[in-house]
Amino acid sequence: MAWLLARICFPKKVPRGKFSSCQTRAWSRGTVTAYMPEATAFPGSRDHQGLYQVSVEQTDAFWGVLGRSRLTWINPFHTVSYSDLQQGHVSWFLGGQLNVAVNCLDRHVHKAPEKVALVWEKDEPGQEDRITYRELLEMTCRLGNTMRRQGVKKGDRVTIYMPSCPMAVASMLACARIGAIHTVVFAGFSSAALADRIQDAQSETVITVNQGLRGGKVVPLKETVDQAVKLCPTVKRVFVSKRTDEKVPLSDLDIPLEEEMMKEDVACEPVAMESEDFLFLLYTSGSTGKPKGLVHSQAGYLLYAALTHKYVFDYHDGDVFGCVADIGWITGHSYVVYGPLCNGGTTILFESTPVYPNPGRYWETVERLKINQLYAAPTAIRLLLRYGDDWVKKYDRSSLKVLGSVGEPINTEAWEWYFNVVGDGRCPVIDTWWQTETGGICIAPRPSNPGEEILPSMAMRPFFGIRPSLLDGKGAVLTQNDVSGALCISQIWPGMARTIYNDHQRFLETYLTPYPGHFFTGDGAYRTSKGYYQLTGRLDDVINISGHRLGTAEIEEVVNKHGAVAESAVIGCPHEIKGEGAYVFIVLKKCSNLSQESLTSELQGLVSNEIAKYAAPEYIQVARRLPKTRSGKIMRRVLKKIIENKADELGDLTTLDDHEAVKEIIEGHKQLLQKKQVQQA
Ligand code: 7RM
Repeated sequence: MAWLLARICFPKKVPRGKFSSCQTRAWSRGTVTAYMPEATAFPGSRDHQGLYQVSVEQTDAFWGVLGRSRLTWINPFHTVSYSDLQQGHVSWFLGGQLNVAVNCLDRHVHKAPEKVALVWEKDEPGQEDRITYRELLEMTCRLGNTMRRQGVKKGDRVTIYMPSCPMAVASMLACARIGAIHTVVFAGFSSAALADRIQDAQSETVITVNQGLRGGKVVPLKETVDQAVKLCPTVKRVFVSKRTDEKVPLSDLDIPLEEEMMKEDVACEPVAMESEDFLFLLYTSGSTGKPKGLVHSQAGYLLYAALTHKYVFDYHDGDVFGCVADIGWITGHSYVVYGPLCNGGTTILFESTPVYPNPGRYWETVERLKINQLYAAPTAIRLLLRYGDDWVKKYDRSSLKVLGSVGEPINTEAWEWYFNVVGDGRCPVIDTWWQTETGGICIAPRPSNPGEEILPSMAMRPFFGIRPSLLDGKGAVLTQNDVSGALCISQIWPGMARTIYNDHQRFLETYLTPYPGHFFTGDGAYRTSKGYYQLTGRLDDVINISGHRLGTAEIEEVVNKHGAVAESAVIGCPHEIKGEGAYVFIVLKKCSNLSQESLTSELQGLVSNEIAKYAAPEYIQVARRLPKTRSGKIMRRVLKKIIENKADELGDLTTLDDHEAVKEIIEGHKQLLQKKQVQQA
């Protein structure tokens, strides 16, 4: 673990000097039981702090009470939790049976059928569609029946490759209703990336749309699916929904979705699912080239998504919740779909981009749809900040009550702008830390006792049931404050991923064996003198581009496919808007005589096609050789220092095999930067 320690030696500190801070909001009616009625079961817990203590000290009692009150069961559970961390076995609500779609739809339809469930904010502004709980249930049922009729069974994997639209939500919920396991693939991924994920999941079924629309442009999603399916012999059927009026060619595998749905009944018998049956797989990047399909199960995930949605954002009945993340990411799963719908809320489905048709899009949407909680990514905030305050001030944002941030650290400048300009200094900014693996928010300024401070650029406080700890390079728990270490979560919680699909060993090795008895997050964190948590970044070879995780190895694999490339190393580099970008070092094959310009554009094109556009590298530097240890391992930390312009801090180079190579790379880096500056000027 020494390698970890070496990389945690630059803790961020609490910003010093003048900065804004805000406060958490008061509870609706003051007392802790008005805030959380279940608190009556824990007479000792007089305030938030008391409830938090109960949640981590009497975990089963706490989650047992909430599991019973917040979810609707077909059969009650008999055991709240079971865990064997050594084997990586975690279960919640054993013996219980429920249906997630019933929890997200039917029970609300019984109470308020005409309440709006989804507000679909389409790519083109001003054309929103409102879908009631009754309508969404009908859509889900027809779709569930269609899938059943075509042979989709309980436990089958269904790959969903669609933009954020009601049919995508209905697809997820229809899977849940009939017991199929959905795996949503972000519709920005290339056909090769999609094919990998279909194959890993062994999906027989794909659901897509004829075309997508994003930022005013047509995206040929069906075409991408066609290319992917050619590589996937397991696929037996492709349902094609009509997002646009354009006719696309259909093959033998293709089934026009709306046409088939019209033939079906609006009632669809929900399957009684065990709490621990799989609900979905979601692929995320790790430190090897192969993405991993994290598995979430039914009851624990749903309860955790719903509870965090309610308490972190202070969501109240009647509020309009606006999470602008795509449904292809875990944020979309938990805070566009499952959390809000489980709570019977009204949730925005945002199909567009922050700058379409102009940089006022978010704020115009806030005004028009009267959004109460806005949940966005720092990369978007940083981008919009650069367009100036006028785009924000043009629009009425008085509906806003809470501003959330997710995906990567939010720097103080962006935080201040979000708080002061977007929220007019009225709305608390909630920096939420969590992961695909955690299922829902784990560290965030809320909930807390009313009026407690919120400091910029800090996720701060653990959620109910979350016991964070920091471990040093030797695996010892750091008990004091004002320390940095590897962030772990030291007891199980209902929302945690249960395994990696078809690779439990990798699940164990990645999360549970590095620090036995703890769940290792892969992130580093600093605990302030007051005990607040501040995230300091990944400890592994994962970079975070615009809030999207990408393994450096994944990019290397693609770059290495280029005929002229002998070897490559990808390093994350700071990027003003995206947070991080990819900086690629390559060694060319001897015979190659490509110019730097054509090489750069070819490699950028290759990565866009093979992974996704957002992954395209910022910099490509050709080197004669890469710095390696004598045993042949690329010394990434050396490359990292060089691109951070800290060539005088390369550290211990005793294992380096060729010092001359490093000098050349430092020189090459300087030249590349100069060239880029000239180009930009
Ligand atoms: C929700 C999500 C997870 C990784 C995580 C971190 C980074 C996310 C924050 C953050 C600092 C935050 N899931 N991360 N949120 N870092 N502050 N508030 O993003 O699986 O796609 O990524 O993202 O490194 O491990 S994710």
